[in-house]
Amino acid sequence: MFKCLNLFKLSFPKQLNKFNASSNRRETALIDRKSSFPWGKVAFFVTGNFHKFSEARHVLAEYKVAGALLKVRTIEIQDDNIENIARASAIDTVEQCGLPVFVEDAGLFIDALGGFPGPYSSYVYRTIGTQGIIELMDKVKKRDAYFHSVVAFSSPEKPTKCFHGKVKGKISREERGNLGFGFDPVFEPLGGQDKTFAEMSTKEKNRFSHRARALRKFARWYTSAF
Ligand code: ITT
Repeated sequence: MFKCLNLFKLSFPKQLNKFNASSNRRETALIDRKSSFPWGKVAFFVTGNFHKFSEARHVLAEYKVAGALLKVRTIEIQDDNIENIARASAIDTVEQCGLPVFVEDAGLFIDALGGFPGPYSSYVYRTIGTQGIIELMDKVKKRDAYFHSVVAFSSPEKPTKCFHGKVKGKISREERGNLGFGFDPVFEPLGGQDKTFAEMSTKEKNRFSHRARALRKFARWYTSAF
């Protein structure tokens, strides 16, 4: 199966240069944009969340890995442990597609709420949302929280491997910012100059985020293992 991945190790830049010589301005602009695409290894990210994909694509590009979005309906088991959830989805996708893939599962863990919503973050976001979190935290002084991400890589040939990333921070007193997704408007990462994730560009969020930290561990392993 991993031989298939070598299909993606194409030497496109040379071909694009030739093409460039006879191209008009629009084609040149297209090629310029393409030249920032890391032509090298590909890693298939199974997610229905385009924001997560976009963040991951930037991190993987730091390692010359092209992130490809794969939309597959996978099982999402109920479990208190997000590693078990990520692992089960990755294994299920490999069984369905026969491709090497990674999935990423994340959650927001609030100290004063005993780690809630944690593995139930998706449900809590859909039901009470960010405003509900602000209300639950009304009058709470100790506002420490963290995001935890687990990247699970699975393939038909290799045992599943998991990579963890965490970022500590605080729950803000009010929602701020309109970038990002999910609980970004209420989470201020430590060292982020009191900005919430929703007040940061993808590049800036990736300097701190749980997801970027887990993905960097994954990318280092992926580029050395294959
Ligand atoms: P998948 O298709 O990849 O499962 P998802 O949106 O369901 O995408 P997760 O299960 O990993 O994502 O995350 C559960 C919820 O936790 C998600 O819906 C968000 O509300 C929240 N969350 C996770 N990562 C976040 C982040 O970086 N910033 C803000 N909220 C986040």
